[in-house]
Amino acid sequence: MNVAAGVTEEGADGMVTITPREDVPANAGGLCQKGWTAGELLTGGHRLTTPLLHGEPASWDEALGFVAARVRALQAEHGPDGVAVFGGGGLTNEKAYLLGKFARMVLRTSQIDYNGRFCMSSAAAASNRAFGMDRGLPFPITDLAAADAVLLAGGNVAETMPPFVRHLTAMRQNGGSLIVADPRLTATARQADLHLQPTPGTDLALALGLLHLAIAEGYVDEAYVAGRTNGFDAVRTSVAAWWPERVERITGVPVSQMRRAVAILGNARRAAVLTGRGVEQHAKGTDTVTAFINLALALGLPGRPGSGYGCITGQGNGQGGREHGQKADQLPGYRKIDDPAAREHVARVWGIDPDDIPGPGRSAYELLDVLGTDAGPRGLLLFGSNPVISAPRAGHVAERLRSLDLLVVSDFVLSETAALADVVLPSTQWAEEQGTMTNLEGRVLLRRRALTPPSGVRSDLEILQALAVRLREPAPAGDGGATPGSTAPGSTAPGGPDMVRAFPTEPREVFDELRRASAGGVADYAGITYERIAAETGVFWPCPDTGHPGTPRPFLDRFATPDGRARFVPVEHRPPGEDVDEEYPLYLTTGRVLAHYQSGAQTRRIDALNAVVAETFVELHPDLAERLEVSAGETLRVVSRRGRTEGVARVNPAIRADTVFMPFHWAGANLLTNPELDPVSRMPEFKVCAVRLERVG
Ligand SMILES: Nc1nc2c(c(=O)[nH]1)N[C@H]1C(S)=C(S)[C@@H](COP(=O)(O)OP(=O)(O)OC[C@H]3O[C@@H](n4cnc5c(=O)[nH]c(N)nc54)[C@H](O)[C@@H]3O)O[C@H]1N2
Ligand SMILES: Nc1nc2c(c(=O)[nH]1)N[C@H]1C(S)=C(S)[C@@H](COP(=O)(O)OP(=O)(O)OC[C@H]3O[C@@H](n4cnc5c(=O)[nH]c(N)nc54)[C@H](O)[C@@H]3O)O[C@H]1N2
Ligand SMILES: [Mo]
Repeated sequence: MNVAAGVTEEGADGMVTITPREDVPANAGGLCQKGWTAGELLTGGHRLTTPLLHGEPASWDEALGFVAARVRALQAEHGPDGVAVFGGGGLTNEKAYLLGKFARMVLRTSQIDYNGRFCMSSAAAASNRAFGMDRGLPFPITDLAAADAVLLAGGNVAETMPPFVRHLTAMRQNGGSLIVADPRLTATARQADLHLQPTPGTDLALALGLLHLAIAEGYVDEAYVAGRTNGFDAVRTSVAAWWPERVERITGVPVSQMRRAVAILGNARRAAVLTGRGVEQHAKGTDTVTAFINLALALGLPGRPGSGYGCITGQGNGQGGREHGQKADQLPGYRKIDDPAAREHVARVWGIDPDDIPGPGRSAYELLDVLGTDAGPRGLLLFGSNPVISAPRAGHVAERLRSLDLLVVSDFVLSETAALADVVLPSTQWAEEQGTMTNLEGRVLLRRRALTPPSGVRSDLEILQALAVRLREPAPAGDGGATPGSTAPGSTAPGGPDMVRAFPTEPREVFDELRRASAGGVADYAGITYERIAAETGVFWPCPDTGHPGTPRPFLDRFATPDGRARFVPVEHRPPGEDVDEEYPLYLTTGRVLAHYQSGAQTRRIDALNAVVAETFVELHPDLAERLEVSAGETLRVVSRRGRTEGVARVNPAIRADTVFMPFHWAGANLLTNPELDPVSRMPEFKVCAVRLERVG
């Protein structure tokens, strides 16, 4: 639901219609079903319009005053890290930026992370390692139409990004070939010229095998490797042991198919290697993506026109949301929080001492895992996520959330997580506010306000300002809030920055500050203005000054590493965190369906979408169904070491017989998933764990 891609209009009847923006090529005039129906939620009766304090309607003064008083008390007792913040990749750049600033400058907590950790963090880590920069696609999406081949590993764009499919279709119409790697014959894989169907969690071996073959069959672009990269020799040595028959035994992908894939890619003049969550959401996701990048580098693709490596996008602002400081280890402009120069620069923009910026905090799951314990924060402020449904080992996460002394959720619907909160703050919806989003191409887009918000709600920016004022400035009389004159622990006031000025509520003002904070960083927005992106249908970062045209293809001449060369990184295959055994003999993998979005907080409230898929299901192969004597439509219990849930059996020959699939849009799938983390990206292993099936009744 990339909402920057649609135009929203309020009709005379108050009904909302959304039409695709023809001028944004990533969209090419298309919008997915969720986009078309999003209007129903905007105007529906599920909307929160009043703050809730312990489940009862309250005034804003009461609710915010309660939050401020509790935050002060918790921080007085437990220190600044006693309160944590959790953000989301659906937030606009302005919100993500201000949320990070609020955590560091007002709460002075190191404990902030966001749901993007569950999304593109492995691809981001691998891109940073190889190229010194993480931009989903380092080329405009329209370049794909001119490619001779695309390998899409672990992405189901036909269901998750329908407008993207046009670019793949255009490529195929121009004579190019599509290769898809997925344990399921998905709607996307059906459009492929070649479908590789690996066992979940074995893509790293697959990528090593493909590179082994590419070397053996003479497809390495030696001149490119010598001229633009470092480290190939170590990788060449490390893949020598990954001969194709060995890879076939591990992955289940026949040698003949691997040879065909390598021939297609190796003979292509222009080609792209793309990854999706299927290969990334693993405890070895970063290394798996690295192995695919190594393949792309050996074939000489990144930095060549119409070629390269990219990852398909996630949430509405999946790209921009990971650039401006809601990540535990990050400051705005994709800066590292432990880099003294970065701290110095951002502190100057914020008007504070660099030493007052806390250090890196815990990653998303590690943070959720310790909430309410002696080691962890006792309070949490959450904006734009629903971890009760979407976090791994969700039963445990819900327990941790319940154990908090203070849970505050800003949302526009009563999500499962908001339902557990002490305080719910009703916020404006995307169509009711202006803001910028950055799409998978690194193109910064302006989303205009199209609707008047219902009375009673406030924007996230207004909420952050109100909390900053209550926490860091003497409370005005009659505010119903904090004790007059008191300030948060460690406050630099008096003489500290004025909170109304430091936390503007006008998105354009926030963006102008973000531009300054990002200036000189990897994701440099300094030259991007609201005027420009309104007039130019977006500007690609980095864009260091207003006279700069923006950078659609950042790697044409050099990579963003210190010496300008891409880095090969040797990686080794290893089994999933939890492999199958006698007790849990099947692999569970999880993902999405076209009609529902994420934790379902929005789409499960829309009748038209429930009419398409109304309940969770367990997809299994007919052979497995026969062996277990299961028939389609009966209820199955799925059990893992972490929990159990039920779902309706969908018998489908499109899935491997050793694997079952569940969507995560409903409570259930994540009661089962394994929270084992990738050591680099801290991504949980959503895409593979061991389960058994039981018939119910
Ligand atoms: N309809 C819809 N669209 C969405 C979303 C949504 O919730 N609903 N969410 C948005 C977001 S935030 C994201 S991140 C994107 C995600 O977009 P995708 O990455 O396309 O989505 P997923 O369904 O999570 O996973 C893609 C595929 O990975 C496969 N897979 C599972 N395990 C493995 C494995 O071990 N190896 C390989 N090779 N493949 C595997 C699954 O079978 C699935 O078909 O979609 C975005 N678009
Ligand atoms: N098993 C399994 N689990 C997964 C995945 C998987 O493939 N398998 N995928 C993971 C991925 S890629 C992702 S991105 C996560 C997503 O999962 P979540 O982080 O739970 O994301 P959403 O469901 O989009 O939840 C967003 C919530 O914030 C609210 N919201 C939206 N916009 C705003 C805003 O601007 N302000 C405020 N205050 N609230 C807002 C919405 O109403 C909704 O309740 O799930 C992850 N979990
Ligand atoms: Mo995502």
